[in-house]
Amino acid sequence: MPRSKIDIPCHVDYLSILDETGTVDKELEPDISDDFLLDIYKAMVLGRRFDERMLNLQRQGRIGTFPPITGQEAAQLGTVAHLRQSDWFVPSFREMVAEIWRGRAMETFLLYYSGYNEGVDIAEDQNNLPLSVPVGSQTLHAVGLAWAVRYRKKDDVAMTWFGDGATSEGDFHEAMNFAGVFRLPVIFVCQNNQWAISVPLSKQTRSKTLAQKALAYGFPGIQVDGNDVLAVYTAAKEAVERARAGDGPTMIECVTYRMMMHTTADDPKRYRSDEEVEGWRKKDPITRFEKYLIDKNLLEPKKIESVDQEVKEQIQQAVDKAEKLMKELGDPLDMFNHAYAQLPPHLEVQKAYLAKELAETMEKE
Ligand SMILES: Cc1ncc(C[n+]2csc(CCOP(=O)(O)OP(=O)(O)O)c2C)c(N)n1
Ligand SMILES: [Mg+2]
Repeated sequence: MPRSKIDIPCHVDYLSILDETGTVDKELEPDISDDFLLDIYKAMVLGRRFDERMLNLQRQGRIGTFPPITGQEAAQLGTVAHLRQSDWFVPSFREMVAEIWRGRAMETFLLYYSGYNEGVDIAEDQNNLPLSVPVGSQTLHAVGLAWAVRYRKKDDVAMTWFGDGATSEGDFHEAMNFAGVFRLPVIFVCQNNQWAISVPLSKQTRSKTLAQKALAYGFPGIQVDGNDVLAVYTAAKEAVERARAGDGPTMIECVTYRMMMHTTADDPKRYRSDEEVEGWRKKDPITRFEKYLIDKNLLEPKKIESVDQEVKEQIQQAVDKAEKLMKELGDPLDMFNHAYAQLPPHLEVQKAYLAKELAETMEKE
């Protein structure tokens, strides 16, 4: 037979449970306790309000640039919610609310984004990796950790997050291949937020989905409505159970949207339309989850207000702590002091500039 068809198992599920109006598909509704649903809700609101506050602080010049997460709360919390303490948490640079869920103190974000490396110190007992800026690199770290878990015969898993842009990186493909070959307990969470800075998804791939890339590496891929926390939660539950049982990796593509700028140094109005953004605003993950919780009698207007108040107080405490710590943590000019015996001329200029800025700020205070 000169030419025949090779039968390749080939399908990608798409999962949506809570539609854009917040109406739940009863058949698919996951069994989650009331308390846990409220924990997830509070974390989503905290993530949103923290983003807003950080943006204000950045615009006032009180912190440096940072990457906002607004719109991606469901994708992050629906996945991280399954990790136990001993599992490995391997973020990119846009998982702020997942990091908070994993126990990272909120003031540390303000420190880190003001240039204090102390902001990414990880406590000894936490299996969390610091954020990773080189796009896609963390997927390899997750696979290495999953390999170590297997070697030690434990049933922990490694979960890693990355964007649509990261799927064009070699690191991502190496990680996926290694994980597939060795059936490692790793969950690849792609937050497909449609943009990689100013590059749209259509320039990343000609594939119909990103999830289907998993099929080429011999393991399941699923695409979910990433603004539907119940769908994300359900897909992640299956993936984590599969990994713990020794049945290998899964890739979850969360279809979501980066509602704000790439980082505060970016102006998305230069490359995408207001209509596009408004279209996604209607799919807001918090609004629809709120509607679901109201229908379940777990939320009412007063409670919504009190959650909002509670998270705002938490955020204020973090801001106060961070501002105090920044004063205590030493001289910002130190950053020029440890890399060169003799500072190159361009850094001399920068050091003098910063010294002047700092002196002027001190005078104002
Ligand atoms: C290897 C590498 N190349 C380029 C950059 C600059 N860069 C930072 S974020 C980013 C886009 C990433 O897009 P995506 O993976 O979709 O994640 P998102 O920012 O949307 O969360 C780029 C190109 C980098 N940090 N690392
Ligand atoms: Mg992206």
